[in-house]
Amino acid sequence: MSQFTPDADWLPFHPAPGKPNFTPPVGAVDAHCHVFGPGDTFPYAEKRKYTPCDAPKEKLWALRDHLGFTRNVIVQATCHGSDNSALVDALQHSAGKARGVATVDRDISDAELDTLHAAGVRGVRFNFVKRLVDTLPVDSLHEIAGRIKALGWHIVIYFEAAELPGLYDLFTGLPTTVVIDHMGRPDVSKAVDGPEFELFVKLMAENTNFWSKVSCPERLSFEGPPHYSDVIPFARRIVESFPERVLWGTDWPHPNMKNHMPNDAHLVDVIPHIAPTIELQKKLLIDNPMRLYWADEIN
Ligand code: 0GY
Repeated sequence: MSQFTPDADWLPFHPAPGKPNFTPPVGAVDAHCHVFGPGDTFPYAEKRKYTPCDAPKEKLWALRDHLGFTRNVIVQATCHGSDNSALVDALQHSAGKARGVATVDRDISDAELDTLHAAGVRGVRFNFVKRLVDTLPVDSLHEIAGRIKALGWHIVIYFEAAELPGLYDLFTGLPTTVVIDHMGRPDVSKAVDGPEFELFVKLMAENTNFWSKVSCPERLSFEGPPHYSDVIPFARRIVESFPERVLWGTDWPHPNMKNHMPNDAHLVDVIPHIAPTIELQKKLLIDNPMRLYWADEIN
């Protein structure tokens, strides 16, 4: 018996996703996914807002191969707090096929940052989603940003669309490349050219250091699987407007999904609808993530 029991309403990841109809190009990167635990080896954080089911690295590698991807970018989730041990362990056992985004506190030492870099970490994540964190990381943001800039890292920010007006100036003041999770979580029941999403497009258009993950139709959709059609106009607009600054990821194992657990193959099948040409698919799945996470291998 594990010392951790997942939350009563926790949906486990799909046990056997089918094969996607869309075949990712060779070298494709799943640029947003997580590793959870196993809790008995890598305990969940004391101050976590949820207890997930274990989602260990071996399962992630199996999914990567099954869906036809080559690499992963593993993003630290709040259930592990700023203890990046599970992330580092996964990176060190990935044979170079995974890189990471960590969560760090302001008191992290330079030596610890160097260790994360050696393991394959290339960014830090700041979570502004109120249900996931007790205190918003506003105070430490600039301090940490200045330090990780020197390492050539970027910042990943996670927030919900309704919060963007209040956070806009804070974000645009950041000195590094900034990657936004899940298109800033738009409300897709609103118009794709309405004021809420226009603010997000303005952020991307006026700040060329900003990138967006066009991920998580399963979180944003009201229509749901298998096509998640209501999300497609939003993601496609971002891919077509900013083809050099978009990333795609599965978001496996899909933390905090309360209504349905996606079949990951359905998520892969959304890709040709949001990136309709081979050229756009190559940028989204290979060129962009390689530039951000494996720059040492392409230079
Ligand atoms: C995600 C989504 C979520 C959780 C986290 O850090 C986290 O705990 O990222 C969420 O609940 O929306 O990005 O995978």
